[in-house]
Amino acid sequence: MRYTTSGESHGRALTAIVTGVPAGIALDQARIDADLARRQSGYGRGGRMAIETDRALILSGVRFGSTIGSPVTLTVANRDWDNWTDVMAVSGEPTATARVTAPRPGHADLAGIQKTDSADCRDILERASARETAARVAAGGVARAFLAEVGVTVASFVASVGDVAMEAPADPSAVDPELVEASEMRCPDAVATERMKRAIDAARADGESLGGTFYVTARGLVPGLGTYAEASRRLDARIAAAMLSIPAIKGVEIGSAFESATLPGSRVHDEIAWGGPRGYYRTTNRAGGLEGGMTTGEPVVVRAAMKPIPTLMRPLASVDIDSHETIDASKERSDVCAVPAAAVVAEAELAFALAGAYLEKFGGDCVSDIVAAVAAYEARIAP
Ligand code: EPS
Repeated sequence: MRYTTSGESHGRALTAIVTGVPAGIALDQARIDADLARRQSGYGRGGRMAIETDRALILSGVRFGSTIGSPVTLTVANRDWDNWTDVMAVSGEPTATARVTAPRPGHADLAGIQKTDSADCRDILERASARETAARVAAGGVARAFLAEVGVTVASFVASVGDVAMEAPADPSAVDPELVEASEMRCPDAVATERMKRAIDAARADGESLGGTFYVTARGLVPGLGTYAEASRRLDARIAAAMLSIPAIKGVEIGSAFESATLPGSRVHDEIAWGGPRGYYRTTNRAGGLEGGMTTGEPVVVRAAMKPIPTLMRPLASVDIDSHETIDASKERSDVCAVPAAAVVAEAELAFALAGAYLEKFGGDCVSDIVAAVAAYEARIAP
């Protein structure tokens, strides 16, 4: 199962096409819209989120609430398009004042105009904008719905913003989603939430932006998804690549990777035990549910680091692309902090990585065959 998206931040709409979708997935449009609303949420978002109310319109691939085995097309309208019809016109001539000529450090602007021979950073920033991730979350709804059919759930929460961090939970996959969604920071720790909000207030007052870290986890997985045998199909590699495909994500950790690098092997590896309906299980999960490029059957635990958003109201130095003189980087409406939103996008990315691994192992035509194949596999490995 794969997706592609199209659309500019201030164009008419975003589109996602999901291919490789098995027939028979129960798809609840309200659930997709709820995920889109979660992506819009979070203390620290900018004025744009007050304009948009993201909804997914399903254009193909679904009848009477179920996928039919054809590509699923979804669109999310940009309400803000009405304010940008001149700047983002499909035909006609641009006005001279519409150009963005001061590339922002940290954004795609400069390398983007260099590689595309553009004289307007807007050509780049419109697509590099994290607005595109609304389409990913819509598409991710298909992957999540598939995973629900095989008993897998995906969740996320924010663990830090700037230098404010909650105490790391012993099992990030067991964090209560209600606590997460009740927090304006999507952080299950109420005290840390308030401290994060205050840090965002201070950053906003200073013309600054803030990054942070989040966890994204999955439960209910069978062992043996992915493979040790081919580099490109190692599931940990695919998950890391999926996380790094999210704008502003600069680091990924699986399990307690960085702490594990400081410890001897006997204090790192998860001991193997046998018992109950699961057959084999691990007494700990420092591997984050992945060993040898495969799932172990324990929850998948991923942590990612997001850099601060590059658009700064107190801009850094840049160079004008016409005169080559030093000027302030461009600034336009943006978010102070979007870590809660990025965590929701990461759920969609993890869902696609896991759905792809299930379909590679268990086939891809219809849910009933896949569910039967999963059941047969589970019966074989835990007799
Ligand atoms: C975003 C929409 C954008 C920004 C943000 C994410 O809206 P606008 O550019 O109209 O204010 O809020 O974009 C960026 C962080 C970025 O770097 O471009 C969204 O829908 O998530």
